Formats: sequence, C-alpha cells, structure tokens
Amino acid sequence: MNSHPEINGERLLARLDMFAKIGATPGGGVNRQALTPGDREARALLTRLAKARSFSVFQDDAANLFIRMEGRDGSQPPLLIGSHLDSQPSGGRFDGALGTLTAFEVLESLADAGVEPERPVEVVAWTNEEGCRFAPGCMGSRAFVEGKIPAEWADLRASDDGARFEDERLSTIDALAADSSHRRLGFPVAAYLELHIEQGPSLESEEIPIGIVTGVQGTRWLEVAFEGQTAHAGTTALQYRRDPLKALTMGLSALYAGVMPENADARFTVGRIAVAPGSVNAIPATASCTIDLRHPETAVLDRLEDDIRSGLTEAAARENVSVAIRKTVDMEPVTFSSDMVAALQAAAQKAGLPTKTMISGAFHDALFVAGCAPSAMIFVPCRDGLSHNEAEYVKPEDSVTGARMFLASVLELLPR
Ligand code: HGY
Ligand code: MN
Ligand code: MN
Ligand code: MN
Repeated sequence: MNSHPEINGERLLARLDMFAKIGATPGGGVNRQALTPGDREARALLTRLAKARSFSVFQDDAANLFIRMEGRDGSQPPLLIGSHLDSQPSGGRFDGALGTLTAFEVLESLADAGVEPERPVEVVAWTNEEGCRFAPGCMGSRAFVEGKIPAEWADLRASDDGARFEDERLSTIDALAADSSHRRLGFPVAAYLELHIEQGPSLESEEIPIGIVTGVQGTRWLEVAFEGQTAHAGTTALQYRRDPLKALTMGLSALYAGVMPENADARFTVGRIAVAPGSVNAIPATASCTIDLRHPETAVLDRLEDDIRSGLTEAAARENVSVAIRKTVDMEPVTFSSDMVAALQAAAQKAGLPTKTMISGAFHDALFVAGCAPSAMIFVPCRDGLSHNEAEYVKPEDSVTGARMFLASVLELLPR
C-alpha cells in the first residue's frame, strides 16, 4: 500500500450531483424507476466512470452491474460493496445512489492510493431494489442469491407503462453489452457492505453521524382486488348495491382505526388504489389496492396478515362482493452477522466516529445478500428522516463522513 487511502469528498459530492440530474424531477428529486431509460442512463454513466479508471465491468442475467478492482489473488471471492441506482417515481436523489456512489468512491480512493488488496473488491448496483415499477423489490439481489430468475417474473407488467419485465431486463442488459462482460448469476462473495440513508429520524434527532445496522425488519406486500357490480348511481338503491369500493374503504378503515394502532411497531401502508370503470355516475365494478406491512417479528407479521385477510374478507361478505388477496412480497426479518457488526464498530472506533446500532425499517438488498455472505449496513442521517420523497436530503458533511466510515470499514474487512 503506497499511501493511506483517503475519501475525496468533493469528487463524491460532484458525482451525487451528476447522478441527480438523471431522471431529475421538478421538486428536486429523481424518477429513475427500475429498467427505464433513466435507470439505463445512470448505469451507463457509472460504467463510463469505471472504464475511465480501468476497472472491469460485468453484468449478470438479472442486469446487476458489477465494477471490479482486481486483488493480488484474483481467485479469492471478492468483497462486494454497493447498493442500487433505481428510484421511486417521486423519489430522492440519495436513496440507493449515495450507497452506490460511496462504494465507487472507495474503489477510486483505493486506486488513488495505489492499494492492491489481497482479494478483489467489487462495486454492485443491484437491479430493481425499489419494487415499485415491478414487484417484488430487491429482484437483482434475490436472483443473485438464488442463482436464477424466477420464471414467474418474465411476464410481470410495469405499473407505469405495462412493459414486460423480460423485455425491459433484456434491453437493459443489451444497452451495456458492448461495455461490459457477461457473467453467471450468483458467485461466492467474501462479505457484503451497503451504505444507505437511514430513511428515518433517529440519527438526525440524536445527532449521531453513523448508524451500524444490525438487521432489517420483515416486509410483506399484498395486492387486494374487490369485485362487485357496476350499476347506475341514481337508480340503484343502497341496499341493492354490490359496491366493491365501499367494501374496500370499510375494510381498510377498520384496520386503520382498530388493528394497526394496537401494534405500535407495525407499519401499514396503502400506497396505491385503483377503481374501475372510474365513472362519476356508475357504481364501481372493481376496487383494488396495495398493502405494505412491516414489523421486526415474524409472529406479529403472521398475526397482522391474518387480521388484514379476515377483516377485508368480512367487509367483502357484508357488501356481497368478492375479494382476492395475493401476496407479492414476503421478506423475513434478518439479523446481520455479529462479526460484521463488530468489524464496523472497530472501524468506527479507529476513525473516531460516534455510532449507534439500529435495525432498518426499510428493506435493502443486504437483507437478501445476507443469505449468501456475511453482510451489514451503515446508515447516515437524512433531513427529518424523510425518504421516498423529492425533498429527501443529506447534508454534504454527512455524505462525506459516511464515506469515510465506509472506507474505514472496507479496510477493516480486507485482509492486510
Ligand atoms: O421499501 C423499502 O423499504 C425500500 O426503501 N425500497
Ligand atoms: Mn434504497
Ligand atoms: Mn427506497
Ligand atoms: Mn435498499
């Protein structure tokens, strides 16, 4: 090692601004949903930056993007660091991008210092972490760990323009084919580390610059579809109606008012509602919604899912309509490797950084990668804990401190 590697904070902040321009939205956020032209543009930019540093670039069948710095012993499994570049439709410019660009900044700072680590180090940008355009989320990291792309994903339709997942996956891979090598889906990884914004208020409110994430709570997504009978709004008496929207709203209000407040650690979100045919003077034929349910304990998730299913089924029966409930995401809670957490705590101590341990309310690719390699995460504060919102913001000094902690952690994880 010629000199001690240092984070180039200005370079990192300039990169964040560059990527924030891709899919920029009027409110200062980004719309760079998975496998869209914006996502492909961000992937192409990262590839150009990588090739300018003579790093090698790979894609796998899930369109996961890898940037590799060789090690003295290239046969060893790499240390994998990264996050995602895709965003919410009305997302922030730090969710995912900060972790991916911080990982790339660490690769550059190692190269700047002439470090040739014993094992290779690879930066990864996982495909479709958000799951909002194609459900489920974390498709890239899940396919990587399972070593295959679930057959049922091929015909998934995008929630924005109805495009087929298979078509979007292949065109994303094709877009970078000339600038990358293809590799099989899934390979041995020595360890995985992801930096991410907290997407919650605690680090900022406690004025702590670094969160060491010890685990991720569980997440379940349900797609609920009520079907009744459309009819004339003026001539159909209330007692003769089979109104799916009434069933949906009555069912949901019982959950909002009764079940969920009794479970303070539960997170219950209805993010999308659709009604058809959508005519002002016709009783709806169908009413559907998505449900995002979270909790740190599987037993509580099971109980709440049962409450949701029974509550909505009873509401459908009362209104004499049918209801179909389909689970599209089932992410079990995960606890990260205690060795990894200890390594991060040692790194923070050496770097003189105050930290707190915490579990993540948001899911992350690390939740899946923990299924095949020791994994952990580092959080940095974000303003008001706001995320999945264009106003998402991280103070420049917090981005740079996070990168310094990330570099210190990578050095702690790389054999001397
Ligand atoms: O929804 C999540 O938890 C992640 O931020 N996509
Ligand atoms: Mn994210
Ligand atoms: Mn997100
Ligand atoms: Mn994530």
